[in-house]
Amino acid sequence: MGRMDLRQGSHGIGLRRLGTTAEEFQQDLLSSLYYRRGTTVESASPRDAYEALSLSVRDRLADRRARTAAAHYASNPRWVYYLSAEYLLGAQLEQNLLYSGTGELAAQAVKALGRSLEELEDLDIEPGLGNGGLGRLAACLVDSMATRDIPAVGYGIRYDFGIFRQSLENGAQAERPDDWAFQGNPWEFPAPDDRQTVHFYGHTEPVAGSEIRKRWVPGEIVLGEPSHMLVPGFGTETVNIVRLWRARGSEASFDLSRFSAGQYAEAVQEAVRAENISKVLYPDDSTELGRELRLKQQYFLCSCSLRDIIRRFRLRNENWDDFAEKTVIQLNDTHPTIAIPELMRLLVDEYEVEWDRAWAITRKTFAYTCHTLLPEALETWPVHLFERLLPRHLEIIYLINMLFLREVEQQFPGDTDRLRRMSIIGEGDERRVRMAHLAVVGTEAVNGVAELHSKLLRETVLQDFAALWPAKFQNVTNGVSPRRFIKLANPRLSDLITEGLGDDGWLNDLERLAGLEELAGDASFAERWRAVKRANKVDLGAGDPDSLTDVMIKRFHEYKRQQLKLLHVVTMYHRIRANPGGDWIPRTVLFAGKAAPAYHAAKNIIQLINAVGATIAADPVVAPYLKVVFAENYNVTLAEQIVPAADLSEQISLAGKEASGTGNMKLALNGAITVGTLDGANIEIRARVGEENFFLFGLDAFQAAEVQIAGYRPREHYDRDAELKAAVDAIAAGTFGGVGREVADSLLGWDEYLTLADFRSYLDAQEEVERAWRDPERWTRMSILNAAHSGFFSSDRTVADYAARIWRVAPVTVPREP
Ligand code: KOT
Repeated sequence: MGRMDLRQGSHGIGLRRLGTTAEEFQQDLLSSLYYRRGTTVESASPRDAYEALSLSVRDRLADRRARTAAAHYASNPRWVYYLSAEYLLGAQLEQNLLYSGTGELAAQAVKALGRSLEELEDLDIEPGLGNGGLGRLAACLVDSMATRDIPAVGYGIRYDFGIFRQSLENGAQAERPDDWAFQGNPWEFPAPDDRQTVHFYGHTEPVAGSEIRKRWVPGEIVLGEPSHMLVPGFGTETVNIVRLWRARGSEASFDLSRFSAGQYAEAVQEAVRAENISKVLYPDDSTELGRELRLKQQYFLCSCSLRDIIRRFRLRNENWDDFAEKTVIQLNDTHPTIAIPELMRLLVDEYEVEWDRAWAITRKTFAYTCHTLLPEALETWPVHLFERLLPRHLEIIYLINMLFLREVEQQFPGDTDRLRRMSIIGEGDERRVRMAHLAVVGTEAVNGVAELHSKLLRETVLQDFAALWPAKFQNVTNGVSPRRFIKLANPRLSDLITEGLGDDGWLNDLERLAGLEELAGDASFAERWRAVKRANKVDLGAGDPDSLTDVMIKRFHEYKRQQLKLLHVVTMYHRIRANPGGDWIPRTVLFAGKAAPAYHAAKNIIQLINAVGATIAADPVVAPYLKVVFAENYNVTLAEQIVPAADLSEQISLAGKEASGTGNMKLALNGAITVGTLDGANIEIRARVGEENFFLFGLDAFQAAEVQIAGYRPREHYDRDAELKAAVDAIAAGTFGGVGREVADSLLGWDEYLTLADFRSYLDAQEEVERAWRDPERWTRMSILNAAHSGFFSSDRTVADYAARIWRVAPVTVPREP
């Protein structure tokens, strides 16, 4: 495309170019304050200053956004559409300062307002529109897609309330709503013109002259109103967007006659019902709730997004046969899987495309990423619910299933057991739609998120599908954004790395960290590396900066085994008490993470951790050596503070349960050493950093499965191991508080996650940790080598893998300013 100046427009009306000097930035900031916030320097609140600054920074990305849109339009490329019910984007200001290269200018300009950048960054919003790993992965992937110049849009839901805010009340988790945009969100562009209409309930009617097509007469109509946030690439011109839908009642949902009759609540009840769809994020991670509102959310997201995708397609294309050429839709787990029958419905019923052709297009368009192996996290929906809420989709699913089972029957004649296992409809007490089956059947590619996970998917939960379509199954190992999780989170380490490597090219070519290997033996570099870690610990302020900072930060779930860490803490406590004069290594054990509000066992573990922590803090013999800290309200911002300060990274899930993990990657990249099982991406981390730089313990996935098949007998471990027995007994006796009994009962009873089976091996690994820690040169070398060999875990590499093997998309270069 030509070097058109978009500011010039076609009417010759020139837009003022944004300046590049501190004075010009200051002018822009003042004008944002004056004209957009409607206030003055004299009366501006800190909030006004924050908003004005954010708008000025945003303006500097708007240019790039306009050029990106023009370049994409001109090249009519193949697009990636990422559909995700969750995005954990993290705070925006610091990232956008970095990505727009305006950090320096902004710092000088805010001084003129009598403010500091840090103070304004503290006011920044964090849209907590996700639960954990899956939502943060979506954010890292959109970052890397922009960085790799891939034309992409992320679609999601603009929940009014994000993930709840956690606090501790007497050591127990308490939840408060997260009204994240209560004071506005300067990063968001509303786009009401692109609103969509979404239907629910009702019934279907035949269409004259067609066997297949149906007319859906809805019982409820809801509007989806989009807004978007900018997603700039790093070191490139591309600025993509994440488009988030918010539900609104239509005009007809306000009942004026009731209002006039004084029935105020009734007058708005329909609108309230509509708006509830995007009211709140479901706060559970890795379990399925099966509530009607959740399915409504899913369909709302898919219906709005697909119509938007089709609208965009039709701007430049006419022929449906080109749709799958120009479009790939990546499903972030099964939450958006209803998009598959929805595309079929749109093509067949609304655009009158013939079924077989529509099905060929649909199958070629979608790809599915699975993020779990936990059976309880595999979504299924009761058929009767579907029938009521989405009657037409159920008919389409039945038809898809019938044709699919016919395909299976041809491959495996007479194998009725196989048909039953593979059917999209599960027959049990209650017939249910199996969303993972629908996702596999309706897509071109299916991937797991780490090598082990993808292998277990092929060999266990999706075995029959892998036998039918072996080529469909792939692995794409997760990754994390090095900009957010090294550069922004750990500026000291970033500076040291840049100095060590000679330039900052590693920020979007992370394998270059390998160049640190030769510095690992350089005593002065190692000394500085240690000093960075120490300074980060001082900043965090969780405990003595010279103590071993041992961190376990992730959602609370029994499979992740925070309870195993707790048994270790209790054992250390017992050991120190038994031998107060021992040569103990001071440790700060830092936990952070949320438990689903309805997940009783996980909340008990949180409470017990705090009770143990309080006991230790009150014990003058133990307190000098051991401190337990629980950091409240774990979110992306808090992760950015904790990760740089970590010495030891706890990745201790039962092997075969954690699909990948991404915290493990963030911590290794920041020089924490992992103590972990052979689970998820731990295996790949260990393979890269070297087994001598990783503290391995525990059963592998195969052994764990064997134990489960043979019958796990926790009592055997308890009876055999005096220290384990002492720890469990102390917990059970209520030494640390009442919930101990329940936790101990679970450990000794029905614990699916084999905690006691891995206890001794875990303690042995912790002894190896302490041996290494006593030798600071050795520890620092291990730390540097962890960072040096974790370059693979950049989400830029993840995106390159998706682009090459699943999406088959090419980058589109956005021209620089003319
Ligand atoms: C939630 C509900 C249903 C199915 C899956 C989930 C899920 C999985 N939520 N978060 N995850 C995590 O996703 C991360 C990114 O792939 C993984 O690293 C992590 O192991 C998953 O637990």
